[in-house]
Amino acid sequence: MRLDLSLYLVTDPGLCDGHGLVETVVAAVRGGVTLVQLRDKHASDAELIDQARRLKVALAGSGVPLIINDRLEVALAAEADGLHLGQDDGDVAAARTALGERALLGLSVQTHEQLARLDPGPLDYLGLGPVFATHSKHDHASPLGVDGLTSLVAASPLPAVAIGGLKAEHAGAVRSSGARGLAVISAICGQPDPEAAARAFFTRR
Ligand code: TZP
Ligand code: MG
Repeated sequence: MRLDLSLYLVTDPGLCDGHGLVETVVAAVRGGVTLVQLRDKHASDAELIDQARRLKVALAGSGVPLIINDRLEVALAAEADGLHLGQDDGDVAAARTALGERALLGLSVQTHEQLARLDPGPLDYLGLGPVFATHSKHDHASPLGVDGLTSLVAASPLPAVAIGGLKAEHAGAVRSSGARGLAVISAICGQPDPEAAARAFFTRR
């Protein structure tokens, strides 16, 4: 499936509750979101599979892929378009084998040390961050800042998307870093108008 990292929406169950998960995602895609990740650290596999199936139906025909955070079994059961893993979420080579060549596979990277030891072979993209401190992820690594992001992007063997505390006002700086795009939770989820919030990433300078 096409990989366009321009604006990557990562969902949060609490923040998406206001408008509803599917409604938030559909509105954000209307606003220009190019990739969607279903992320819920506490839902059961069965709940996530159900949410993923509903999102797949909602995204059908949009060309926007659905990626599952952390859970390989959910990605397989829901026939999602891909999987996103963190550093401690299991073996990327095994995930690639299980998912097949067509799936999108991403990995979170926080440091140059992690970059130096990764095998890019099974992967399609890297998520680099956090760029700024954020309340949306507990116990996140130290923020990179834009300079730290730029340095990691330069060393990245794969297309990179930046994440962590990013708002529409950061779109220019992040794109100048060499990252292909921005991944966001709270700048879209939980906003009064998720469609307008997404669109702002393309229109604000
Ligand atoms: N990984 C690094 S920071 C982060 C994740 C999942 C949370 C990003 O959320 P927000 O609200 O866009 O800062
Ligand atoms: Mg993870």
